[in-house]
Amino acid sequence: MTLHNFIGGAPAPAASGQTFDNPNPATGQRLAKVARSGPADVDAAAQAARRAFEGPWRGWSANQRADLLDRIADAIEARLDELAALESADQGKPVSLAATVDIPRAVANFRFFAGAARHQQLPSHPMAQALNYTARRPVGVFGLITPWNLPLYLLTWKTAPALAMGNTVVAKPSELTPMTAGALAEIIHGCGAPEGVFNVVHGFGAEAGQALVAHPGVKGISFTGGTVTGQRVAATAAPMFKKLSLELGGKNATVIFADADLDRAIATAGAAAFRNQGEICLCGSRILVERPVYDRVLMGLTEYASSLTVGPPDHPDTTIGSLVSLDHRAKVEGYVALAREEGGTVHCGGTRPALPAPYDQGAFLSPAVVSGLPISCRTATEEIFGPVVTVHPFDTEAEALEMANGVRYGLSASVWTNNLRRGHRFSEALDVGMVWVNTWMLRDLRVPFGGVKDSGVGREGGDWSLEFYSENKNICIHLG
Ligand code: TXE
Repeated sequence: MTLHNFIGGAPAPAASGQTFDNPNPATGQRLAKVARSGPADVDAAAQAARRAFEGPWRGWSANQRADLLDRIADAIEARLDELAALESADQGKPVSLAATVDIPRAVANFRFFAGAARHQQLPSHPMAQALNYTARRPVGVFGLITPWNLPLYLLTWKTAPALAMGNTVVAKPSELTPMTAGALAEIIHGCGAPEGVFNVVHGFGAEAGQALVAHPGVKGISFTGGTVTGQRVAATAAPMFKKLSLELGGKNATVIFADADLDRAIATAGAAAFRNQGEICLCGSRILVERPVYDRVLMGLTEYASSLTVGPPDHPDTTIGSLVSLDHRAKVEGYVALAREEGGTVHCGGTRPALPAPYDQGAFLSPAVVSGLPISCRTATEEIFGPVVTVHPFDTEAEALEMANGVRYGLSASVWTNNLRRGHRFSEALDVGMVWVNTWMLRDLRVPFGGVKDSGVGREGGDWSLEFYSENKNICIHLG
C-alpha cells in the first residue's frame, strides 16, 4: 500500500514521486510506502487550504462547522476498532490502549470542540456613548505538526478547534506514524468538508515540516514534539509573526509524601511512568518519595513494573507494546546504560524480552525502575521518553520542591498527600503548567494544557484553543 498526501480533497503522490518505508515497529514488517514530500507539496497543500479558506468554507456558519465536527466524531467512532488496530500497528502501542484511550479521545476532541464553539461567549464592553464587542475571526491556514506518540489523539486535538473556528489546515504528521492522519483526511472529507479544508502532507521534519513552518501562506503553527525541534520551529515562525503554540518535552515529577494513600500512589505512579511505553509527554519519569516510605514505594514500583506484560501489541493481555522504532529503543537503552554509569541500581527491566517471530524483530523493552542516582544527573534530568523511571528519596517538603523544580522542563507534576494544605501549597509552588493531586492525567478538555520553561509556549484546551485558533477583533460602535 502507498499512503499518499491528501491535498485539495484528493490523494496526491509526492511531487518528486519519492516514497519512504513505514514499518510496523513491533515486527519490522512494512506497513506502507509513504509520500516523501518537500516544499512543492507543502506549497500545493497551502494553496489548496487558502482557496478553501477564501472560498466555500468562509460561508459556513459556526453552527454548520460544529455540525460537521459532530459528524466527524460519529464517523471516527463508527471505525473505532479499525482505527485502533491501525494506530497500534503504526505506533507499537497495545491495541487495547488505542481502543480505550487514543481513538475515543479523538472522538471526544471533535465532540468537545463542536460544543465549545457552539457555546462560546464573547465579551462586550459598554461605554456611555458606545458599545465595544469582541468578535473572533479565523486566522487562515494553520500548519499542524504532530509527533509519533499519540498520533490521532494529538492531531484531532489541534484539528477540531482549528476547523471549529473557521480555519483551514495543512497537517504534517510524524514520519514514524502517518497512517491514521491519512484515514482522518478521508473521514473529514467523507463527512462533507469542502475540498482543501483539511490537507495532509507526509514526510520528514527537515523537508516537509520545515517547509510548512516557513511557508508565507501559513498563518499559524501548532507544534507538539521535542524541545530541540521546537526551538527550530520557533526560530523560523517568530520572525514571520505567525501564531505559534509549542508543546514540547517534559521530565515530570511524581511526588509521594508519607501520608499519602500509598497503594493508590504506587499504582498510579507506575501507570504514570509506563503507560504507552512511557512515551507520553505527561509521563511521571522521576518519582520523589518521602524517606519513611521510600523502601516500600521502591519495592511496590518494582513489583508493579515486573507485573506488566510486554508483548505483541495486538494481544489483549499486553500492557506494554513496542517502542516506536528501533532507533528510539537504542536511545532509551543508552539511558539505561548511562544510569548504571552514573551509579544507579536497575531493579528490574531495561532488557529486551524474548518474543516469538515476527515480534523478535520489534522494538520491545521491558520497563525499568532505577534508584540510587543523584537528582541532578543526566538520567534524572533529561527526557528519556521511554519505559524508564528513576526513584529518589527526600526528607523535607522544601527539598522535594527543589528537586521537582530542578530541571529545565516544566510541563506537569503529580503530588500525593492527604494533607490538604500541603497539597495546595506544594502545587502553587511547582514550576509547571499542570498539577494533579492524588491522581494523574485526569483530563477535562475545558482546562488549559501546556507547560512552562523548556516545555513550551502557550496553552491549548477549551477556550484557550478557541482563542489560539482565532484572532480577536474589537468593534466599537458609537451609539449617538
Ligand atoms: O521528535 P520531533 P523526535 C521528545 C522525546 C523524543 C524527542 C525526539 O524526548 O525522544 O522529542 O523525538 C517534525 N521543522 N518528544 O525527533 O523531531 C517531525 O517530522 C518542522 C516529546 O521524533 O520533535 C514530527 O512530525 N517540523 C513529544 C514532529 O516534528 C519538524 C513527542 C515531532 O518530531 C522539524 C515527540 C523541523 N525542522 C517527541 N523537524 C511530546 N511533547 O509529547 C522535525 N519535525
